Amino acid sequence: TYLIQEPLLSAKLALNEYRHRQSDTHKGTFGHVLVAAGSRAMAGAGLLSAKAALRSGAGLVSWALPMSMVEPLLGHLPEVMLQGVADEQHGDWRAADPKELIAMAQKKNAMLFGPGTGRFAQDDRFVRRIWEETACPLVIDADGLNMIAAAADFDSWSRRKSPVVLTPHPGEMARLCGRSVPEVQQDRISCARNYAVQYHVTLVLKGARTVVATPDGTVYVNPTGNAGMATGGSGDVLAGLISGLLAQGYTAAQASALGVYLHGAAGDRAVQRRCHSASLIAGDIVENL
Ligand code: NPW
Ligand code: AMP
Ligand code: MG
Repeated sequence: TYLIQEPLLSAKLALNEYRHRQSDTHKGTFGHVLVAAGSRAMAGAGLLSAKAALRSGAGLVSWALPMSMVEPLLGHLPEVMLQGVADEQHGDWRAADPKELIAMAQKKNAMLFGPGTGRFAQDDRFVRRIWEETACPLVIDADGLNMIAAAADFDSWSRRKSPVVLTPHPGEMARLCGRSVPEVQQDRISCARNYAVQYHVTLVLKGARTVVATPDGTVYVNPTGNAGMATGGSGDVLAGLISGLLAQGYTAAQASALGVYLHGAAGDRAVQRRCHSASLIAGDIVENL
């Protein structure tokens, strides 16, 4: 246990910035997200994050995935546009060229990279190109975070003009900052804040009482969510949700705070409806957004 000295994110604080839709509006108002996620072994991570981006209210969602996976996924998420990246029929990202994603990101309002992509050769160089050569706000989760952790030269990557949100769970955070999981958990707030300030990112340190830290050192602690959310795919939903909020023009701090609050609240609503947290699955979180 640790003493919470930072502001608990209240509904008022989280929803303060929420923008209601005007009646006279159209899909172009709500941004276009590029979700780069999923592979043959982890197609679900892509499905969940793309679906959460849609449920966030984003106007359009394009999902980039290995070319040979496009055919089997046709029709599974009809609202999403599928874009294949180079693939030697294995359904993974080994043959992908960062140039393809950089081109796809050009007219997008936000991009998500990492859920279920797996690791592949030279992946630290791949994620560096995404970091340095895309102009839209960027969310990096899961394998994308492990690629950053593996990059020996992360300190020298050029600073982005548009914001980055990193969404590690404690295991991924431990890899990012070169500490053990117990060390991260012992001082979650300092760990998140120090990283956010040092690398000029918005850092979402997940787990019970998720911490949101911004590059100026502001920290929020999220009160929503429950132990039922400790289930495969929950984090993929959060990453999609935050990217969808970024595409709608929320700042990185707003999208992260609102995203973790709503993600937890959707998990709480799912448990109330299902009556027991153990049976919650990540798809229930999406359905309750
Ligand atoms: P342990 O096990 O407790 O010792 P990884 P991943 C630790 C995709 N998915 N508190 C944990 O430690 C993801 O998107 C696809 C403390 C272990 O060492 C990724 O691409 C799904 N420790 C990929 O799978 C559904 C914690 O971290 C390590 C912790 C791998 O992601 C599932 C495990 O993390 C998944 O989302 C905590 N709260 N949480 C799909 N349906 O397609 C984790 N750890 O090795 O980063 O693996 O998170 O499963
Ligand atoms: P991941 O490990 O990437 O799938 O992310 C898990 C997601 O579920 C994160 O958003 C966590 O904050 C959330 N989560 C996991 N366990 C709990 C818990 N015990 N209480 C609240 N939220 C949780
Ligand atoms: Mg995850």
